[in-house]
Amino acid sequence: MTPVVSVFAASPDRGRGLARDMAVRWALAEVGQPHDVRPLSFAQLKTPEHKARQPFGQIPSYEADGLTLFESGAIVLHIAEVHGGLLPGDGVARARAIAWMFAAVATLEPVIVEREVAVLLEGDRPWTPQRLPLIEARLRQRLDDLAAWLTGRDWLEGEFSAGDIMMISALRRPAATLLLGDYPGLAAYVARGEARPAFQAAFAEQKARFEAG
Ligand code: GTB
Repeated sequence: MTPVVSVFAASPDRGRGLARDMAVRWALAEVGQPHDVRPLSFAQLKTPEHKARQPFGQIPSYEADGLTLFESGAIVLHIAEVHGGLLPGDGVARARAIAWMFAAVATLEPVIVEREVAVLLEGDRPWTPQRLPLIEARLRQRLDDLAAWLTGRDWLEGEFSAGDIMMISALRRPAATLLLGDYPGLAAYVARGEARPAFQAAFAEQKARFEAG
């Protein structure tokens, strides 16, 4: 069965591939697995029908071969396990790559999202001017540490892996991107990921969908 990925019917990122379906689309392209999409409006996201697929009424969800899955990281991990090529076969190396997937979603991304929330949802609150520098300092600490790890490395652990898909997807979010001018090593890492043919194919596909309306 061709997997079906739920996506925004009209993505607020306007085709820039910044929503979390992009990591799933990228992983599928890396393993050469075509997919269909289920475009959903914001109202449709919150229906019981979609919450049966994604309990929090969000995108992405994933359906294939009797499995319905949610959480972009879990979906990418599943794709990697089913298809091979995105995780090393050796148990130790595999565990390391999976640790980086968790690091992306549990250590780096929360600080990035915190900054987005502070600007986009709480930008007019009186505490925001004081809070933003604190958040930015925490984000810079994460970026400093990640940049140090990546020094002398093309990818997080030897070969490109699902860990890189999740990490680069987090770094592509605007709250991180706007700081990457101070982190040339991280900017180059993101550019290496975006230059991959699978990323390019997945990006072009979601952009074409947005432009088609
Ligand atoms: N932890 C979940 C996962 O990784 O799958 C988080 C899923 C999630 O945050 N989904 C968002 C969503 O459905 C879209 S990705 N939001 C609608 C809602 O909650 O009602 C976040 C996102 C949205 C928009 C942009 N953008 O416009 O640039 C970027 C990222």
